[in-house]
Amino acid sequence: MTTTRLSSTDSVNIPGWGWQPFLEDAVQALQPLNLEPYPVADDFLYKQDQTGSKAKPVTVTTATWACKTDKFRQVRAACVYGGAAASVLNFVINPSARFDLPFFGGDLVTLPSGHLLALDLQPADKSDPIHTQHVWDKLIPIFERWRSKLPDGGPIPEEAQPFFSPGFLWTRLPLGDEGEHLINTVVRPAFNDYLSLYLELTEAAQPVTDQRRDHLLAGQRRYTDYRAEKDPARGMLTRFHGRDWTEKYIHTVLFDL
Ligand code: DBV
Repeated sequence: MTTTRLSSTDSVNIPGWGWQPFLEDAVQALQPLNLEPYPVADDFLYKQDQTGSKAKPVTVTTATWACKTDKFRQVRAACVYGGAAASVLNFVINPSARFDLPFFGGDLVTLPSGHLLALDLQPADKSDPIHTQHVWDKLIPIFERWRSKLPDGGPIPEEAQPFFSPGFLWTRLPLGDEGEHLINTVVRPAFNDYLSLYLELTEAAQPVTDQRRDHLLAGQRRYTDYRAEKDPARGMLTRFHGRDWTEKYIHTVLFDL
């Protein structure tokens, strides 16, 4: 069991954490890219606390895996495990604004009420067809294939619309065998398909002009600010690790642009 992590690219190993295979798939897919560690303060590499009642304490762990590459400003995985209370992999690839690339986002969440699963390639500027069209043309067939095998996750807030693509795969599944089965046979291959398309787009991406970089960077900032402000994990992380730690984690690690 690894409880000490010295570098952000050291493997994450949280006993019992169900999303381990997804993170391992992602790290393996990234391997050809010459990964460098992304600086993450010790207190965020591996954090363990007790939550729950005095009579029934629950150990909660949050670990952060992260790296950077030539074309990715930051790749980071937030790995949260608190037994039956919560199990989460939130995985985001933040491209360099030098490239016309979307964000890769995966939110894989297990709570006592069930699983919430979100996958998307999210635009920095949804109103700009040069930024979106080449992505959507390839993403939508992949989306259609997997969406047909999953129940719809229901409405998402209107204000979030500018940040989603038309390939937003979003579902809620029940706990138990049926949900597990769909996670293994649909959600995991969908995650890998979205990621391999993303890496294919990345390989093809060519540097843009300074002016376009500034435009993309402004869009990336709007996206990142929105995600930090509305982070649906804020309540959970605050319960697990306290308010100061959580705000620092959100603003200096998870959404740090
Ligand atoms: N979500 C994050 C981070 C998390 C995280 C950094 C560290 O952005 C977890 C953990 N997401 C998380 C948790 C919940 C959700 C819900 C714990 C449940 C909150 C709760 O019910 O208490 C997709 N995630 C959600 C919801 C959506 C998304 C739409 C439901 C929100 C709600 O009900 O209010 N997150 C959203 C999204 C991406 C993403 C589109 C990118 C693909 O990462």
